[in-house]
Amino acid sequence: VRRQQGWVLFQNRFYYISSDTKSWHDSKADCVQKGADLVIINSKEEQVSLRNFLRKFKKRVWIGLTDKETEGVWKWVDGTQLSISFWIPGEPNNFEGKDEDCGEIRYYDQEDSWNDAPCDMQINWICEQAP
Ligand code: 2F8
Ligand code: CA
Repeated sequence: VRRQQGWVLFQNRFYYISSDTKSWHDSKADCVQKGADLVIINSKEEQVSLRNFLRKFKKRVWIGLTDKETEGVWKWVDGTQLSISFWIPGEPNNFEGKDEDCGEIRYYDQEDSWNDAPCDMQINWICEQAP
């Protein structure tokens, strides 16, 4: 179990926010290597905590969300479908058919802050470790 530098505690769960940038798949691999996975957001409280943090961090971050299996069917990295969602209005839009199959949080002021983006985009990421 990792409780070392770089992990922060929100509501009983440990999160790791990267300081460098990677594609979605490399980000996921980094989390798995750390004994965790990309973050799964399944409550409003969790979304609010993460978004409040990211407002200061001001970086785009990958979350554990993808529709790579079936276009338009969004799933978390544990294979579950969304129980609650926080898409930016107008998203997900698979922008200009650019194969936007991976989910990120953008740091806009609104609570709804998820966007679908191309998986090879290099941004920061957040891992989550179950308690
Ligand atoms: O306007 C929303 C739109 O903004 C960008 O495209 C111009 C995003 N793409 C990247 O950041 C690569 C889209 O995902 C987003 O929908
Ligand atoms: Ca998009």
